[in-house]
Amino acid sequence: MATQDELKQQVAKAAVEYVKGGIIGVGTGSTANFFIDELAKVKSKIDGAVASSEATAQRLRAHGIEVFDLNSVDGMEIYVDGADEITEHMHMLKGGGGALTREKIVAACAKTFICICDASKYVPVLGKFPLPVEVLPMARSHVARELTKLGGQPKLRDFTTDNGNIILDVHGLEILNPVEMEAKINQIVGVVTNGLFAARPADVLLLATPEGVKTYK
Ligand code: ABF
Repeated sequence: MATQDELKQQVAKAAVEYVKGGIIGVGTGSTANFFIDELAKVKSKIDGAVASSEATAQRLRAHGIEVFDLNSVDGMEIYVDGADEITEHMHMLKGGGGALTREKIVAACAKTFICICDASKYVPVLGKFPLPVEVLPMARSHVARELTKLGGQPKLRDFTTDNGNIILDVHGLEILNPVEMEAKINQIVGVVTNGLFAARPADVLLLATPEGVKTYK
């Protein structure tokens, strides 16, 4: 029986099949790290990468992959990233690693979002994993009160984002309509981004299961 890390490595290898050249958008987290290690093996095929976090940029550079500022590129064919939860509708809950805002921005600039996960992330309904919300520090209490009105229990994470903001992790939500909830939370003044990636879902899901990597489109 494959370990969870072996499953992540299998799905990272499968994602490299989608790398044809140009500039690759790269996500954050342990599964994305396995992807970076696999990407390094084909680095001669690509021009470089755009990173969704400082940690990812560092790992890419350590492998000798050039990291481009997002504003210096015209867009990307693919963005490859993990998720904390994903549904059959390709709606994702992300941001456990705290990089949700940059992940959403880089993803927005890519034609194809390839989500790489092990089977434990595939869920019928989003929300068991606490929903991360990046917030401007001065709006913390206001946003927490508004999130409580939506039925969640926000908890301040002991963490500062790459953008200098705070994260509220919202517990206890059963997110039956992720597109609506994503928009509602974004409308709270002081919210920078929330971890629902539903308005722009994944285009391809590579899911590592004990029976092999399954592809959903
Ligand atoms: C990023 O990494 C995040 O959006 C998500 O929180 C996390 C998944 O991490 P891992 O691959 O370590 O489970 O994609």
